[in-house]
Amino acid sequence: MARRTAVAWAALGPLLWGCALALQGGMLYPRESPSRQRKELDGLWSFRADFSHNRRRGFEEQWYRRPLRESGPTLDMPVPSSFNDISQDWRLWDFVGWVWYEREVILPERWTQDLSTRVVLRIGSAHAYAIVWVNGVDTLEHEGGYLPFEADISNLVQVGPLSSQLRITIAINNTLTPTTLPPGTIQYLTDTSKYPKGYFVQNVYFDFFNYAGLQRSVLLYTTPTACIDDITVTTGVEHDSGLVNYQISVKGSNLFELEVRLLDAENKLMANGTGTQGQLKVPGARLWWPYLMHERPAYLYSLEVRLTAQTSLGPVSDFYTLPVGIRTVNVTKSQFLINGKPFYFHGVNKHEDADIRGKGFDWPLLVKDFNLLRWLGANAFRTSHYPYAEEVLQMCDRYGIVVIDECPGVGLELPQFFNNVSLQNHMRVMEEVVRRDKNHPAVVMWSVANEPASHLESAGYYLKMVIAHTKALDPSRPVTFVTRSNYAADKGAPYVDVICVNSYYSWYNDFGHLELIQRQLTTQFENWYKTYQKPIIQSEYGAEAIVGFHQDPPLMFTEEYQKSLLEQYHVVLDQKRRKYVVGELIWNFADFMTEQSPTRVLGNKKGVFTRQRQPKSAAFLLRERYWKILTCNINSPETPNMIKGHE
Ligand code: GCB
Repeated sequence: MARRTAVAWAALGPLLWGCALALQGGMLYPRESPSRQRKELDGLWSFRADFSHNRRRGFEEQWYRRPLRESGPTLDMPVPSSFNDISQDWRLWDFVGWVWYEREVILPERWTQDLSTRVVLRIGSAHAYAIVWVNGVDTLEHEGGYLPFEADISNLVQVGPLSSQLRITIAINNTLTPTTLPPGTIQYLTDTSKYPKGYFVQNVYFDFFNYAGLQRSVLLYTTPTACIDDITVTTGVEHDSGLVNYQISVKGSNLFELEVRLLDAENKLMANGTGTQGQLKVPGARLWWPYLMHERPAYLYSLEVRLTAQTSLGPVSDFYTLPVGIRTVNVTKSQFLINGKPFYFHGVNKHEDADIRGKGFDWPLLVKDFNLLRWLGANAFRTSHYPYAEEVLQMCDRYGIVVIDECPGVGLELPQFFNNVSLQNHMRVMEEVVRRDKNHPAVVMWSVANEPASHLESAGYYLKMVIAHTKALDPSRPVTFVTRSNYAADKGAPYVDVICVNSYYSWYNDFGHLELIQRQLTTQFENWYKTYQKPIIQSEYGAEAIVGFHQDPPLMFTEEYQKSLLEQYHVVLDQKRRKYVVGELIWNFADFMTEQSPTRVLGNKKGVFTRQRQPKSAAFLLRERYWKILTCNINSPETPNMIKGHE
């Protein structure tokens, strides 16, 4: 696509804030426990894309009724992975329409025979619309590509002697419409001198490839029929005590008892409680600190919840353990405070993107990325432009990497995208994001959109509503959206807690003129601050560099130009960061794939690492800078040790 007052949260989140959720039920990450088992369904699935003219043959022939191989040829498709880059069939690369996945599974006997066991099918994500059949029975539908969904399938598996054999069929459609998030449009090209009959293309309004498929894990897990459905935790600090507020919901029984225990990292009991809600007090609590802000960052406690419930089949117990980080987040006129101390975001924007697997979740890639983040000295990233896999956020909790959690509100560029149906959908998506990610200490702010057309009146109302809804869902965190509008024209900025602004001086404007950056960036910051008196994050800046391209004096697309552009930005960021600029996030961590266009060379090359995670010159520059910021910023006696540990 290329270019084109201080608010302070009470230290204690209100106990009942989860009540604002309209969604039914919780979406706890499926963890094993003495009462819960998991069966991963990752690996090879059978796959077929429906290339028929109207893309509906699969429904007309009811492919879900029988094993997929019986209705035609299938491919082996790895899960999790995007399907696009796997095959040698070019038609699959930018296929738009329905694709079909199928997997046969044998269940442990106990799961099918023990009626006090509840069996749940959970899909980590399916981009963008999914219909799920279990043994041919229509079981579940979900819209939205980057969030989990699940169904209780006990009734389907506990029905007879053959029930331990399960066939799961998932049809996924990657078509984006004006009311999906992200939105998109289908354009039929009707000039038959140029295009065959029925020819269409999908237009997207964002700058990353619309990878699709089962891109995160699919699994089955069990709970007892009466179980812990959801847990909501908010934390606070009072003198030297940590406060953990919890709220628990239960399903499957009205007659139950709940016991709650908070253990430290050495498994020592720190506090306990009972009932569906309460507050645990931890004297001398160790706080959750971001990476490089404390010698022992990312300290996690464990909240052990034990349910004993009466059911028609007798008493059952359920156990769930949730990692908890005790920390506070506050925003003033000019600062972003974590645990009462000014926090400066020095980090990156990322994408879930890699060779071959596309947006498919991959442990080696994830661990490599975190090693690179730590090598850089980055303390934060934004989940541009959609919520990342839950395992990513778990790593952030454990490593102390602070997250601005963004929903897939990207590409809201056309006036027709700001309608009531889209608004309702956007609010529902925020409910799903908050429901999934609310308990991660690493998540310190919600971003409801990236670069919407926020100069439009209709966008102003729309953003106001989405932001208000998100704040009602979670009053414990600030809310923002990322803008590239002019400060004077932006209709959404009055509603955010932190101004997040993207700019590409000397790249998309005045390209080649690095000498203009300092003037233009200074003006940008001063105008925004004068107008709003809110802290500002430079949420994107950067330049494209094709690895190995060199030119001095620097020219565009060389490593030298990318480096020089960053250096010019850094001069101004250094002047402003002691005042009201509270963060800088480079665009982008790594090169990533985009749709094909004359302005993209095998994708977007603004990464400081290549797509294969090798450093460009800019990565070394950034590394030096981030470690320097650390030494200037922190005067604590631990700083030298922290630096030593990472040299
Ligand atoms: C932006 C977008 C990001 C693009 C980037 C670019 O402003 O937020 O999605 O990839 O610019 O490189 O054009």
